[in-house]
Amino acid sequence: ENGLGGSTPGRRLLVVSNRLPVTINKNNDGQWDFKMSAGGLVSALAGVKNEFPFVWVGWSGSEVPDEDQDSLRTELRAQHECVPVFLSDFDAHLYYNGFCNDVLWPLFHYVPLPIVSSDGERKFDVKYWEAYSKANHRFAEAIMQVYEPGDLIWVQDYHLMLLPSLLRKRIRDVTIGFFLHTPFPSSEVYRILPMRNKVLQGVLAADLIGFHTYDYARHFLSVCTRILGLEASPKGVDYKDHFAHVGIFPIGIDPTAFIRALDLPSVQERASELQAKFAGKKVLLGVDRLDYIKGVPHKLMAFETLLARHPEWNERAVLVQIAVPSRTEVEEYKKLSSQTHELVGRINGKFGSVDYSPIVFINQSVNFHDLVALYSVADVCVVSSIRDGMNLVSYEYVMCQRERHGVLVLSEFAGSAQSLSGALRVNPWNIEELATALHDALSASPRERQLKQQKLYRYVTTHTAAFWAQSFVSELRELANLEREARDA
Ligand code: ADQ
Repeated sequence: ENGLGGSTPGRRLLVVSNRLPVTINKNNDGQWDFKMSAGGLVSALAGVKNEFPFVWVGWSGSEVPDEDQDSLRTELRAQHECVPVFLSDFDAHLYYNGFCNDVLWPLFHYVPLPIVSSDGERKFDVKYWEAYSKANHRFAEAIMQVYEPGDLIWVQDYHLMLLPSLLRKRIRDVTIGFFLHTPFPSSEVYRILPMRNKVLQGVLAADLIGFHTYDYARHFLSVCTRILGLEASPKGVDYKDHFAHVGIFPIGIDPTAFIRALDLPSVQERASELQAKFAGKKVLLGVDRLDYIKGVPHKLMAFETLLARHPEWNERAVLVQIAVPSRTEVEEYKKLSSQTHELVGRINGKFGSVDYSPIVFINQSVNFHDLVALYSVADVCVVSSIRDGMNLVSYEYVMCQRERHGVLVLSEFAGSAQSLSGALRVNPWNIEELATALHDALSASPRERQLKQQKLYRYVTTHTAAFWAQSFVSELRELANLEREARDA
């Protein structure tokens, strides 16, 4: 018994996330083109799909005219088992850029941004909240169109925290799982949120609520006690006539995708090219979305301190920082982008020469094979997040260092720091300490590197994304079975 699939005929999994895993475009002939994306969640669920049919529900990503919606819905369903949620661009902006990414995201990462932004917009303005609520209602309606009794529903992330309660109101016996990919903050930070009760009550209608780490679960439980006055045990929370189970499910990556890529001649060729390019130098690597939670300025300043304090690394160490532009419509991200460019310019100006740029800054996405080649040649990978739900870059680097035994410098504020005990743990706010860690990582002995790498590798290859998805879904299914037995008794 693998814990999935099972006895109830017709039982499916409805996966609900903000975006569908497919990019939708209308071509010149007026036909729809779909491009499936190979995101983390897609590969995590691949294993589940073999044993458990599923339907994916998510926002289409851009406005679709009313007259096109029916045909798009039909084709997406037929070709990809995807069910689109349609939002106007206006609503989507307030919901996604506004409430999701400018209210919940900063707060959940312990960054309470100023109440008024520089364009005079108020942070918790009710229009953002109304758009969030409206979007969650749209999701509920789309799910109702496809729901069949016996289906399990798995809601993903902070975009959809009201959805469990909206579904529970419509279908009393429904089984709902909710997983939060971000941290859940301490109650002293969470209580800032003006609509803190409604958001909590939204999630508490789920049967199973999952977090990456023990700390996030603990914060959630204490918020339920302190803010809603509910009784909570480590197992979960009693809410109305229903028990919301709380569980810890640390996500991982798909190791085979990396193993396969590392074996490709084209990737190996690319790695040799990079090695030749950086011959005689140590390579430190950063791979981040350009988000203020990733601590990119902290990393740059620590590298600057390293070059100042340890001049022996001048001309002998390079920091390759990949920074994918992200959420560029949100003001805070624009600020970060210009700040980061300025820092890179300053450091390169100060320590560079005609032949040497200490920082190679790549402000765009790189393709998967180039990324793997880079991971494989880097002597050190630096993750300096000031908060991060998990951080999969740290896992990906480990996977690509089987032979080289590179050192992972990892912020203690990333969820992955709880499990990756072979990393050099740092507080990214302590720039001197981070600079020292970079120096230690660059100077580590082969034996030390090998021991650390073995530990890391073992963890990353066993705690995979597929394992995460299967654990969550099988626990959800068990809860559904227990409930059904209780009802039938
Ligand atoms: P993210 O904040 O996006 O995810 P992370 O977990 O590090 O952070 O995943 C990033 C992914 O994007 C990685 O697979 C990485 O390879 C890829 N990526 C990053 N930069 C890239 C680039 N320049 N080019 C190509 N690919 C790039 C959120 C939470 C995390 C949590 C995950 C999963 O913020 O904390 O780990 O969800 O739950």
